[in-house]
Amino acid sequence: MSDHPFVPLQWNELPPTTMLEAAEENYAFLKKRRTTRHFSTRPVERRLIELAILAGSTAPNGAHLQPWTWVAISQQELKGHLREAAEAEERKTYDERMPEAWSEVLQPLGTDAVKAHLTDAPWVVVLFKQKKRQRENGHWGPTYYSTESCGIAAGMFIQAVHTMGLVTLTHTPSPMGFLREILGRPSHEEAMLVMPVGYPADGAEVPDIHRKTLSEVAVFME
Ligand code: IYR
Repeated sequence: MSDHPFVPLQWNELPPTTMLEAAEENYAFLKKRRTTRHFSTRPVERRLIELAILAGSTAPNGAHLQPWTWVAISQQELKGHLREAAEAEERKTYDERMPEAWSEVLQPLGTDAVKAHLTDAPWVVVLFKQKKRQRENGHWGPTYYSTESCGIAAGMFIQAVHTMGLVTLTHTPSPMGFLREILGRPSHEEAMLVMPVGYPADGAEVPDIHRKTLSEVAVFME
C-alpha cells in the first residue's frame, strides 16, 4: 500500500445531448468576455474576490505545489501608489523601450501609459508566482512549471470573474519588480499579472477586434 492515499474521483457522466448543450452554452458565454480598460468605481464585496481567487487556485499545477500568491488590494491609497509606480515604468516602456514592431500591434488596442483602471477598479489583484518553496527539512527547493501553473490559474480566475458578472483586465507593467517592493512580498515571489476587477464604467468600450476562427487556431489529426 502506498503511503499516499488516493480517493475516488467525483465525476458524473452527462448524457451526450447535455454535453453538447453545456459545451455550446459555455462557449457562447465565454465568447462574450471582453477586456475593457474602463472600470467603474462601484464597490464589489470582498467575498466575490475571495471566490474568484479560490476558483483560480483550483488550477492544475506543477507537482501540486500551488505556486501562487494572490494579493487583493482595495485600499485606495495603496492602489494610487501602485498606479504611480506602474505609470512611471509604462511611460518609459511606451516612450523609450517599445520597439516599433510592438507598438504597431498595440495601437489598435488603444493601450497607453495611463493606468486609470488601477485606481478606478474597486479591487486590484496581483498574482505572484512562487519560484521556490520551503521543504519540510527547512531547505529551499524549486517549484516546477510555476509560469504555466500561474498562467492556468489566471485563466480560471478570469473565467470566475466573468461568471460573476464582473470584468477584469490583464495588465502587465514591465518590469514588474516594483510590485514585490510595494506589496512587501518575499524575494522568491515574482509578480506575473495585475488584474483590476470590478464593474465596467457606464459607456465602457472595447476595441473592435475579432477572434481567429477554429481552422486558424486548430489542427485536427483524426
Ligand atoms: N505592459 C503594457 C503594454 C501592453 C503590452 C501588451 I503585449 C498588451 O496586450 C497590452 C499592453 C501595458 O500593460 O500597457
